[in-house]
Amino acid sequence: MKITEEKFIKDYQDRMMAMYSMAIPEASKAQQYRVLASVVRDYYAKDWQQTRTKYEKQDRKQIYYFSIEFLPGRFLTQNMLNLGITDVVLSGLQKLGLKYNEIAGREPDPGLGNGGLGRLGSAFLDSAASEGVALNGNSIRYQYGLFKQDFVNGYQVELPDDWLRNGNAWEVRKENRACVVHFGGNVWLKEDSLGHLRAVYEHTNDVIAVPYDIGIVGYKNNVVNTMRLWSAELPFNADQRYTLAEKQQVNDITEVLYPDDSNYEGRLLRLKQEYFFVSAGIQSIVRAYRKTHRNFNEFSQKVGIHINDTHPAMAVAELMRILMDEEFLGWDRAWNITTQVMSYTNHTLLAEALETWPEDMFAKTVPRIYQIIQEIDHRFRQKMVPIHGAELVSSVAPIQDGQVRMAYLAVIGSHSVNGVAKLHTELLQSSVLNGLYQIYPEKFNNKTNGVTMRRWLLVANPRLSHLLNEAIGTDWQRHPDALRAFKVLTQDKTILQKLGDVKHKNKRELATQIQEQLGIKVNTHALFDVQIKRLHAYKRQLLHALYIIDEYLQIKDGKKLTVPRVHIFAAKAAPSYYYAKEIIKLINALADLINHDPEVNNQLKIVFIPNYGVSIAEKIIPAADVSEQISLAGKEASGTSNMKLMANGAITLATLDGANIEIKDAVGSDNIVTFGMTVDEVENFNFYQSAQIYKTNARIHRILDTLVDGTIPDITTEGRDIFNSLVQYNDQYFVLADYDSYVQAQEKISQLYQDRYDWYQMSAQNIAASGRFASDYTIQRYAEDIWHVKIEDPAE
Ligand code: 4GP
Repeated sequence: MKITEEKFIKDYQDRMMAMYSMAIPEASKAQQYRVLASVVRDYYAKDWQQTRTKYEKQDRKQIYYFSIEFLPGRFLTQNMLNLGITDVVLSGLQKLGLKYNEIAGREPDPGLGNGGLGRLGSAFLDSAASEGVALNGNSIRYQYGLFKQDFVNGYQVELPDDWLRNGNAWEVRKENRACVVHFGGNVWLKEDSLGHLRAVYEHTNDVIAVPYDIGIVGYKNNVVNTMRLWSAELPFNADQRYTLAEKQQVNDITEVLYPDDSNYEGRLLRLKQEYFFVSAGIQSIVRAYRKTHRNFNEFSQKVGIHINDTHPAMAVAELMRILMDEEFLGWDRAWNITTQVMSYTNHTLLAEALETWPEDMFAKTVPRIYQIIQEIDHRFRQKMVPIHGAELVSSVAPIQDGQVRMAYLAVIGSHSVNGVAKLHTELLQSSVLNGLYQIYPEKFNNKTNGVTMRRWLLVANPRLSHLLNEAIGTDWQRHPDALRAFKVLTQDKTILQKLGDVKHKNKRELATQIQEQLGIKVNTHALFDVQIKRLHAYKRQLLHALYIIDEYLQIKDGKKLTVPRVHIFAAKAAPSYYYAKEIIKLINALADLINHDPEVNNQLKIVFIPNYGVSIAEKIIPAADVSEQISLAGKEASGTSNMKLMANGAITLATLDGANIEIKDAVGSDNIVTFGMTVDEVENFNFYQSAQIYKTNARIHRILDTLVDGTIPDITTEGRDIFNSLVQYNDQYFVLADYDSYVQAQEKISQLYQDRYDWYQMSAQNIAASGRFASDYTIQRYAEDIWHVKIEDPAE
């Protein structure tokens, strides 16, 4: 559809009248936003329908990406970009006397995710639509997101993230596609008249799953795929009345992302959430397939189900259930189909994320699924013990020691298992999933993560995008590898000058926001040293904080920093993660001390921007000079902020962990600063004694003492706890062991930053080398190697 400015203006005025019976100036900004979203949605409505019918007509293989979280960020700007209507809308709004940025700022970030794995899921949906791959998202429509983070007296407080309060302009409720999900009750097998065993369900608690669909618009290719989010509702039954408590129980299932799982109730709710979206998703997949197929002969050629991290692992058993209990296939055939359809990505080596459930809780909540997993376990042992021995097989069987082990189930029930960076995949094979790797080596493969350059460059950094368009043309927008062309320009002084200008303007814009939001004035000529990611001990925000204390002490000693710095943090800590919250308090207390000390604050500032999420990242990343990727080697599966920051010309300061290693390979060791122990060194560290370092290293000794001697006010308990974790409890994440090496790396950064010409040359090298980390390529590799779908040119 050709959208002209006149058409847009008329559509906007008409829609304002239709929705609110108001003239434009009477409407609030939020209403103006909703009208705009509604008009933009209209512009892809037909493509959405046509994409669906085209897939149906071609009988295209559909891939379903099951993920307990997605982190799409705001849709408006992205959708306008992908529809190719940005200029028309911007100029149309201007004629209507409206300011786009004010209106767009009213869109809430969808509260559907929390960190890397959700953001990766959203990048994949975007890339798949843009590449013409039929990839559908499947998740939960959480009423409330994780939480809205605020700081009170430096402490994290968690406020409800009521993101759906004013509705969601992008969703379409499809109650005609609802399904019933059974919980609890009894299940027993009964022989029918043909002698087949049939599952009979009794006294179950049934919940209705109602889908809400959101269109995922491909980049200028008329493809619109679907992200389907399920919401829990009570069954409609005219004869039955429900108590408020019953109602609440059902609402709870999709009320909040990540219920507090520090108690039984919370864990139970989480289990229900997982089964809820898995069961609803698989029911709707089978239903869609059945519309056009009489039997299951082609199911595995026409359907792929991707288990994104361990949470949806029940998909294996649920598909078995439906194939056997509802479609009456025998075990072997159902198993064959299931394992061909399923594929699994692991996103972390941290043991706590490899979910396990107590057998009794599991059996009570999802009895039929439990029975099926028991049978999977039984058959797995029967087949594998004679080959691999009882010890190995028990160590990786789905049920053991009273626990149902979901990651093992996912591997056993899938044909493909992948890690998210080369190192991570190697470590999966050699450690966490080693037993299963021995049994099924052919299943394992690596798929290094990627990020969408359209969001992180075109949407987030229009200045840099403009410069790139000018310098190398626009091919990179569709083929990010074409950013390579920027490499030959890294000697070009005019280009480097322009790159410096772009960065500086972006820093000024961020500085204005920091000033307005937090009342902190920062020097835009200082180095912006950025660490943005969830707060977790392994990510070592603490290492960065200790270095700031170091800088503070140096200035107090009368030294001058080689370059002034602004340290920028953004991070949420999980509500029950006490230690992570203590680190937040430490950083905020340091900020308070340093930002108010006139002896120090012209060289050093700390800014902790609250409520980290996609929209805040879009502001920070274009303004970053340094990208801190300093996890303990072997702990960060991949990282993706490292890729976004690189594409925006930040220099990576990194340990050899996750995808940092591949970034180093891509950009060359002269254009990245690395430090710290390697995985091998960490693994082979004999007898680490952090207390010894504290005792013998005067510099570290002095820094750590500030945690407990009152130098940093108002952190009595937190300072002591952090001190103890580092000294008394032997510093689990080797912060002190890597400290000196980190300081050297930071000093190198300061040296390099002094020569701006060299600096921007490095920066340009990073931009030029970042194309290979585009999720467009990652999705191509998933499509070819895992899902076995051809990338179709949507224009055909
Ligand atoms: C994250 C990993 O921590 C991160 O390294 C990776 O880049 C990202 O997944 C995407 O693969 N894991 C999670 C999680 O978000 O919840 O386990």
